Order: sequence, then C-alpha cells, then structure tokens
Amino acid sequence: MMRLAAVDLGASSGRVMAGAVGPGVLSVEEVHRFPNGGVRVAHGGGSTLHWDILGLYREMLTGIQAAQRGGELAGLGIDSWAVDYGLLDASGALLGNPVNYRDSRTDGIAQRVAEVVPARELFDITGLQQLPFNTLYQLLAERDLGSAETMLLIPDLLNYWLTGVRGAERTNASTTQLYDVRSGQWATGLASRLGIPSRLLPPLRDPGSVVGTLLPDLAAELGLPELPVVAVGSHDTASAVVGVPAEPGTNFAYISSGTWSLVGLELESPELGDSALAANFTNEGGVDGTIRFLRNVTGLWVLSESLRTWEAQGTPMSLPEVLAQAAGVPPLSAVVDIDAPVFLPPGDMPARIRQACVDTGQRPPEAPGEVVRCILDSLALAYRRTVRQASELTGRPVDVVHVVGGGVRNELLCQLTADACGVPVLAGPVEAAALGNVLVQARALGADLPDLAAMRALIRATHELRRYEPSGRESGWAEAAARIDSRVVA
Ligand code: ADP
Ligand code: LRH
Repeated sequence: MMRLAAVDLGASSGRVMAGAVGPGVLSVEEVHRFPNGGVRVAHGGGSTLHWDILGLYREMLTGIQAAQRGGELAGLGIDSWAVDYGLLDASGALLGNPVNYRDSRTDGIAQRVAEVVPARELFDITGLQQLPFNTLYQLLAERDLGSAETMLLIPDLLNYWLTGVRGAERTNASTTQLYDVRSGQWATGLASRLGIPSRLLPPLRDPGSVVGTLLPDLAAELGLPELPVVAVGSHDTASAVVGVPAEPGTNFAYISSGTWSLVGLELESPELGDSALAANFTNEGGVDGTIRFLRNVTGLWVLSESLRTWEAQGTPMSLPEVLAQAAGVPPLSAVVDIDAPVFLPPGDMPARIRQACVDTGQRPPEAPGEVVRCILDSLALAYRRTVRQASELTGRPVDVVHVVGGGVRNELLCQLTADACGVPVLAGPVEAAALGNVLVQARALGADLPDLAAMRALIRATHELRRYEPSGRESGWAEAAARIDSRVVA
C-alpha cells in the first residue's frame, strides 16, 4: 500500500489529505485544513484583491509534515483553483503577490482583446469560455511584464518552491486561454499577436509525470525525506472529475460543487462549434487526454459571501441554521440568474439578490432563510439549464448527474438538483479532488490503475454514494426559468 499527500487548494479553503492507495484500498484522511480567500490591499488611491500565497505555502508545508507523521509518504501532489499565477524574474524570485481572479483589474480587457482576435477565432484556438479573469486577460492587465521571465500557475509555483523545477502542467495550462486545445501546445502565435512574451510560458508537462524531488535543504528543514513531487491534474476541477465515480457506459453529467459549480460532460475531443461558443461552454484539458466540456456556474460562493455579509452586518448566521430555514421556505418563490456578472465580485450578495428580484418583477426575499432558498433554487435552475445545454450541444443524453465536492453535504441542494434536472443525482465523494489527486500520483509511482475507469471503479468500491430521485414536479422549474430569461423555452 502507498501513502501519499494530496494538497488541494480551493478558493475557500485549503486542505492536505493523507491518502492510502493499494489493491482494493483507497482512502483520504484530512490532516490539515486552513481558510483561503481574497486579501484586499490598498495602494495609491485604489486597492487590489490578492491571495496570501506565502500563507498558503506555509500551511501546505505544515500539512505535508502532518501527513508524514502519520506514516512514511511515497509522494505528494498539488492541485488548486485555476487561472491565477505568480510571475518570476530571471533569478526565479517571485515578482509581487499573486492577484485573485475576482479582482476588477480585468474589467474591459476581454472587449479589447476581441478587437484584435475575434471571439470566434479565440475559441477556435483555445476552446475556452469567456470568463473575464482568464489568465490571458490577467496578463494583459499587468502593469509591467518587462522584468517577468516566467509565469507559473499556482500549483506550478508551489511545485517550483518545493523542487526548484519550473513547468506548466497541462490541465491547468488549458485554462489560461493561451493553450492550443488541438495541438496541446502553448498558443505562442496568439500570445505574440497580443504582445505577451512567449518566454513567460514554461515547458508543458503531463499530469502523471514526476516534477522532481523535494529540495534537499527544504526536506532537511522540515524533517521530510526527499520525496517525489508528482504533477497531478493540477487544476482542482481536473482532479475532481477524475474523482467522479461514474459507472462505465453510463450517460453522466457531473457537477463539481464548491466555491464554483462546474457543470458539464467528459468528452474525448473538444466541441468547438458556433453553438458551444454562443452558449459559452469551455473545453478544458483533463487527465488522460479527456476534455471537460462545461460551464462555470457561480456556485456556493454566493452563499458563503451572504454568510460573510450577515456576519459583517452584526447578524451572524451559521450554515446549518440558514439551510434548515431555507428548507422550510416554499420552493421557487423567487429566482435569479446566478450566472449574472453582478455575483462575481465579493460583496453584499443578499442586497444584489434582492435587486435582481426587483428587476425581474419578483417579490425580493427578505429573511436569511428566504435569501438562501433563492440561492439554492437559482443554482438548481442554472444546473438544469447547463445540463440540458451540454446534452443538446453534444447530442449526448444525460441519464444521471454526479455531484462531487463540498456541495455534496448540502442535501437540500442535491435534492433540488435532481428535481430541476429531472434525473437521479448520485452525490459523493465530498473529497473527489483529493481522491483524483492521490489516484494520479499512485499511478505515476507504479500502482496498477491503468485508466480512469480503473480509478473510478476503486472509488465506487471504497466510497458510499447517496442517490436522490427527482420528485417529478417538472413544470415549476420551466416557469421559474421563464421568469429570469424570456429566451428560455419552457
Ligand atoms: P472549494 O474547494 O472551492 O474551496 P469545497 O469543495 O470545499 O470548495 O466546498 C465548499 C462549500 O461546501 C461551502 O461553501 C459550503 O457551501 C459547502 N459545505 C461545506 N460543508 C457543508 C455542510 N456541512 N453542509 C452544507 N454545505 C457544506
Ligand atoms: C474551481 C476553479 C474553476 C475555475 C475557477 C477559477 O476551484 O478551478 O474550475 O474556473 O476555480
């Protein structure tokens, strides 16, 4: 049996899990969890929303040490949220603190890019959805790239600090909008048309390759052996989708449900048609050459920001409390388009929700339980829309929706998802990303897990899933959809 440390950094929390993998054995145990989130820093009359990258690095090291204390580790791997990066100078020193993708510095940049590279062409090269914070747009928002030598995405930056080796793991590189989805290489022609120096783009590496070993001085300081560091599916969603325990041959959609809800299908090749572009679907690279054809649905972020707002306003509410209240609110009383840009930046979500309801002629929710019910109904409505679109765009039926990630713990949302989508939901595991992370590490280090099907079979054999059946009340959802989008056909 192999023991492995999985570092999984989400936008709302980071965790280090100690994993065990062997014949018929797969488990992950949380050894360290720490909060993550934006840190706003003032400068020259304005401010920038950053991540606390050094704090995350320190917490990660603490977690790896804790994992090693539980038993000799064979390796470690890091996955994190996508698109964000650190810039290194020629000596390899970090230039500035990485910026959080929710910062407003990219406002208006996508439109400027579209004047140089039309959206159709950009999609044809990269296969990516338009998100205002794609790495391409963030790099163009940088004040000065002159002294930058290399751009490292967050997991690659942490890997560099651990091993001294620079590179870009493909699943995360595919989220930059600077990666050619067909050739699997950096889109250097695109970069140079937009004035982004290609020296910034480091050598690509495959998920499942070994990055290097822990730097000897670091290992000695931490009391760790010189462990191999494995490039896993370093985009957290890539690892989470490895961890979707679908049966072979089933027509499944997945929802990776955390700060974001990533809703879509696993494909063998990208879907680059005009309809996919118009529906703003993305083709992100997955483990073993798969494609994640999905849309980002603004996920439980709106709920966690609401809790933060109530706390700041002096009326704190706990998550279990508001969820219990929400369960008692009549369904679909009010719904919003949860994907509207207004819900992207941090701030007072209850106020924004009320405004969106007023704008669509609905009675705005007042009490926290009503606000939370509106959020959950609206999320389920967005899942319904996105699962249907994914199915239509690819011509593939969807018979079951797998939900993985922290949102699995939200039973009301899982039931609403089954109701809205009209198909059963299979919920679990919560820690799919960490499982996907350790499975890819285990294979890289010699475990007999030939393909995704073998990895998923091991998850099914070792983890309980919960099944939610649709309640059959279909019509309410179509009517609610029509309330927020006159283009939606019931
Ligand atoms: P990320 O990886 O993006 O940081 P997670 O997958 O950890 O996110 O999911 C975090 C979300 O899971 C929280 O925002 C919360 O809404 C939900 N969640 C976590 N624990 C519970 C719980 N006990 N009950 C209901 N929801 C929960
Ligand atoms: C989820 C996620 C998602 C990205 C977003 C930036 O954590 O990686 O797949 O679009 O963060």
